[in-house]
Amino acid sequence: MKRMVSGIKPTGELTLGNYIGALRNFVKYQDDYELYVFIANLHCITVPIEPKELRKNLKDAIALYLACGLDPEKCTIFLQSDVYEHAQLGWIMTCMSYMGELGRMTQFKEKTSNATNESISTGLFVYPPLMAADILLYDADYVPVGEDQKQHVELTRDLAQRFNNRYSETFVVPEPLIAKVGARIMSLSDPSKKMSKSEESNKGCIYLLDDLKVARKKIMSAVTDMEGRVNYDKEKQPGVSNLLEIMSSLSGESIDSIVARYEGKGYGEFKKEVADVVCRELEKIQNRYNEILRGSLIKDTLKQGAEKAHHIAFRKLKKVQRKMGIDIF
Ligand code: ATP
Ligand code: LTN
Repeated sequence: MKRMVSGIKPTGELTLGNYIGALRNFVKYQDDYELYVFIANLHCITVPIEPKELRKNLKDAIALYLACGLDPEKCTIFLQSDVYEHAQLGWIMTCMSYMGELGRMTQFKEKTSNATNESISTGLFVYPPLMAADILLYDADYVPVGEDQKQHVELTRDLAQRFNNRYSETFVVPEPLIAKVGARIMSLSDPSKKMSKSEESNKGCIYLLDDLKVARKKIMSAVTDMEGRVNYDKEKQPGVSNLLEIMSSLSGESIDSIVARYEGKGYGEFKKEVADVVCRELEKIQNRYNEILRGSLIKDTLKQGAEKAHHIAFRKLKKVQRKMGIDIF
């Protein structure tokens, strides 16, 4: 089995877009790959965050990933800070990287464009070498990420090759895996924009933990068009097409089949079914989520996950230290 590693940075509440575009892929990957998923809590502190809020976000993220179907018996789930090797290899990767290449990282440039050097944390600058360490510790073949993280995985490849050239073959050079289909669920209130948790108004975005009544209302008031027929045409009917994509990806029914069923019928009836499908899925996730928060699954999962991850990471780090000459015995 090929190995896959990915980190989750819990930046806020997860959305239906995250679920369809990313989370569900993880659940599929766990059957076909040796999957390591960790909560990137060390990456979370590159910007200031309240301890209470951070702890809640971390817990919620694990609970939701488990609720959506990640199975600790099939994959390894852990907290980045529980496996100390991440921080040490992170430092080594920081020493392997150059100011110039880190300064060219788009995410760093975007996040600091309105700030002065006196207020930008150095952690934000060395975020990518830590991410490289996360990946290289496990000899990952693939790294499933969103488009925005591709540049960081490319830097990881460069650092792996640089180390291999300088100290002999040590790291597997990983490849980014960017999901293609269902990759862009659009906002319900403005279907020209991506459904996003950072959108100003909440109306266009369904959160996985939305009250079901609220979610239903958002779908029933989703922006459509004047054509009046359920049809898949992203140019002319972006709103309806988005609802079709949501329904099809959740129910498994093809878009053609849904379109055929709705021939001669109006948007009201269609939206009602979309809402039913979405609410059914949300209800399943939320029930499981509440159960998980009440039980000890999170604690057990993280303990077991950290032990398994540490076992691999420890051996890799030892090898790196030996090659670099920073150990003595
Ligand atoms: P923001 O809303 O602040 O832009 P985000 O929801 O896009 O953030 P990320 O952490 O960048 O959050 O995304 C996590 C994963 O979810 C990525 O793989 C991304 O491609 C996927 N994703 C996010 N929004 C959508 C969407 N609307 N449709 C499909 N996939 C999405
Ligand atoms: N930077 C990523 C989170 C992340 C990650 C990783 C993803 C940290 N370490 C290693 C893949 C592999 C993000 O912001 N989503």
